[in-house]
Amino acid sequence: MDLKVFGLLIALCYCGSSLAYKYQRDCRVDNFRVMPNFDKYQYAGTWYAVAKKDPEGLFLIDNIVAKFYVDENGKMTATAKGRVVILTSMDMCADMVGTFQETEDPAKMRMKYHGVMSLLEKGLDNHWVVDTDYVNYAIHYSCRTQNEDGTCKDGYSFIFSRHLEGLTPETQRIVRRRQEELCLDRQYRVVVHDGRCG
Ligand code: DAO
Repeated sequence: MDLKVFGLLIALCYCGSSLAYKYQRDCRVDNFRVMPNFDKYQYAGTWYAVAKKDPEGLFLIDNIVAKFYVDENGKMTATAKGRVVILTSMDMCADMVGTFQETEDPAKMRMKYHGVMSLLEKGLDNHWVVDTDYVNYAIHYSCRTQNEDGTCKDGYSFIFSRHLEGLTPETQRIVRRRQEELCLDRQYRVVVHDGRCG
């Protein structure tokens, strides 16, 4: 067979299988796979948000740094900093605090959060760890409300890196694949770190 025809066939097969994947994937929140055997002790420490899919009524804008702690009783808590705009035009750095409730799946936690200042957001969200290698990247996911068919209506997701410089090309490939599985491909924006909340 002519080499060019062979190349074309390979390309067509590749496009066909990736399109099939796209249209067959399951976007129901309850069917998303999360990190198997999630280990909160390894997850603890500092994570820099390098990308974010915003929820309706965006809150944390950029310079987002989250620190997770596990105390001697195994209870996980977190603090997070990030730039926010409140009262339509007040630009400030928010200090947030979160406490976590465990569920039967260790990777699917419930996070109760509030701001150190009372006019900051407060709430109770899912905090799912979809994937992590603990030392480079973590993919967080939270769906706040679902559509009738079980897909997510309003949610947010952080891509965390252990390093302020961001992710390596290899981890970026893993993350892109997982973003597709969450049906959130091309919905993330880069989270800038310019030292404003340092
Ligand atoms: O930024 O738009 C948004 C929604 C995020 C709200 C949650 C912030 C609370 C963070 C505290 C715990 C650290 C992950």
